[in-house]
Amino acid sequence: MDTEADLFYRLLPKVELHAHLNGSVSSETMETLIKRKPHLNIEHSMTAIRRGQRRSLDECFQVFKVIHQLVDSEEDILMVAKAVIQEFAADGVKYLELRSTPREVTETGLTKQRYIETVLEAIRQCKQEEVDIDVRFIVAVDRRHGPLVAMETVKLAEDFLLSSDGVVVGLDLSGDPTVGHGKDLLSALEKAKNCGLKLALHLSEVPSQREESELLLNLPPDRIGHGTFLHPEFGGSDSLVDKVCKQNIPIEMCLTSNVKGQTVPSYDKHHFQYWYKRGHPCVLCTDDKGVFCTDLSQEYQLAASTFGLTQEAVWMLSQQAIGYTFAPEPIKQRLEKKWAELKQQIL
Ligand code: 6MZ
Repeated sequence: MDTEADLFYRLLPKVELHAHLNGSVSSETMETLIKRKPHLNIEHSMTAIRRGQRRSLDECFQVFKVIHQLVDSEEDILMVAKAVIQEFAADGVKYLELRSTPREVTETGLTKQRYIETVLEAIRQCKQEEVDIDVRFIVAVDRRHGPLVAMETVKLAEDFLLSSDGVVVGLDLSGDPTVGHGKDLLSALEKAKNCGLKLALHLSEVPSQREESELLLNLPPDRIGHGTFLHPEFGGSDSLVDKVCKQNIPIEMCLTSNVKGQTVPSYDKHHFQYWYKRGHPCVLCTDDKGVFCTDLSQEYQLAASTFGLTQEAVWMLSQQAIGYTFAPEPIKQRLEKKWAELKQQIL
């Protein structure tokens, strides 16, 4: 049973801004997918990193390859996206920006266009079923696929920005950070920015990305994913920190993901501490709640217990995240109102 403290984090209204769709698939949904495709011989242990386990970042990216084999048709995507949205809602997330890399799969007839349309259909169905959560979509570029695919993806995202009634809000840059260089993707990212897509870029997730981060921060991005190695104590530089601070770019922080993926040695060494102490905009996120076996309530609770945050400070952290969303102003105001109402009941 939940303790009183657990309950506070569950009831706390939350904003999730960094969640990769296929990394967010729960073990229950994974069970269904594995049963649907017995010929693949995939076991549960290949799709999730359990409590106390660690993997190298490289091994994490192998996990995504396995999940992609299991999620390869419109039917799969619809099921997975609906389940992920419902799970976030059940965890007290009131606003979610889901991100995913559109894929094409010849065998199942899946196209990138249909991939995005199917995620949008899942969002529409959840809304129709009155799931208590506002969901937006960020189209992801996998850096592994190079500049041509990146440009194609930006064009697709641009079309949806115009036609999705405000559901598609931005572009993400993600994928294995040890592959490729951001300079090759710069023109695609500039194009995205110029057409009005907000940019949420993974930056300095590994130490070797210093030069790339210098370059990408000139765009500038609207939000930073991870930013683990931006600051000098972690092998970054004062110049990187200056750029992030001067432009006041919010950083999406994913504690469990970074600890389990071993880019951060332990929770108490997480860079959240560095930025939070400076009063810099930080937002706690899950990254891949399925793969890393976590949820957003747990991430808030871990941050609070590790860094000694009061419930009032935790509340502020979740409320300030509203300001870092890519939602239009009226939606932000609606969320602020919801937080104010719930504060009376919860805090
Ligand atoms: C970088 C990550 C990631 O797009 O198929 N992804 N990229 N760093 C991370 N830290 C652990 N976690 C997930 O979701 C899976 C994809 O999201 C990106 C990778 O490109 C991965 O293949 P989608 O829904």
